[in-house]
Amino acid sequence: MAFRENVSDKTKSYLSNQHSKSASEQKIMAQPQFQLSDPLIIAGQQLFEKAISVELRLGFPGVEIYYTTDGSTPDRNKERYQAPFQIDESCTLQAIAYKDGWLPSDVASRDFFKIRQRIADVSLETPPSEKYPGKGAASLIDLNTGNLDYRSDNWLGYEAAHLTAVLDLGQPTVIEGISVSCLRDHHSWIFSPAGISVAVSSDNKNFSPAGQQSFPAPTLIGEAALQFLNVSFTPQSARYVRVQVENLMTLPDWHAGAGGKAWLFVDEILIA
Ligand SMILES: [Ca+2]
Repeated sequence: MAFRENVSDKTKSYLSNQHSKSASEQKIMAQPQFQLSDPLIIAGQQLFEKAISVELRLGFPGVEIYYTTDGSTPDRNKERYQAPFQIDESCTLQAIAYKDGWLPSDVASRDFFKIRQRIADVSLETPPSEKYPGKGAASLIDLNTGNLDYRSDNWLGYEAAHLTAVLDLGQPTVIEGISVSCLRDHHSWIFSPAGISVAVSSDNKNFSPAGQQSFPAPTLIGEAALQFLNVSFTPQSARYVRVQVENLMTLPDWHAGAGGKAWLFVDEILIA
């Protein structure tokens, strides 16, 4: 489908503007414009170790796609897409499609992360719900991320329980933070973590606190979203990293299921 099934807000605005024009102007401009759909950003993984190939696509003749990777908004003055290309640093890729006689697409956007430190092993101190076990503890370090469908087997789901995992870096390594990739889907009772705490150890027995970050509880229902939440701390050497991702535990007062058990969904933990 090369155009939106529903007339977009931009098109509605364009059409409504026609009413204020003179009859002669309307003859010239009466042909309505439709908006191109967003270009597809196709890549094997969102997380990568060295580099990743990315393809941009919109199956519609005569479409031109422009993109940026520096955070700026793409337009016709930016890089024009010609063929699949490599990304070798963390970035936000943004792309927009143009075609004469059509309204440009909205900007499609996707984050890519270059992994600085591969995690050798992981164990869970708290098991996930039997309903949403993912592919076990290894799901947290396999560089595969889930999508907005919480039923996909990339997600580990915890019902009114915290996630506690111990990462093994394989050897003493200087680290200065972690990121946790999680899902927010309030309609499905899935909430962002209330907080994340990190402790480090050289022997997997004696852990000392490294960092903690709290996140304010939402006061309004939010759109479903994929989130990377960061905890930074003073650079320090560690081989083992214990990460506790704290569940909100109870659905807030404004939620349709107020007082019920909140869910926490996590698909990856990264070392910064
Ligand atoms: Ca994963």
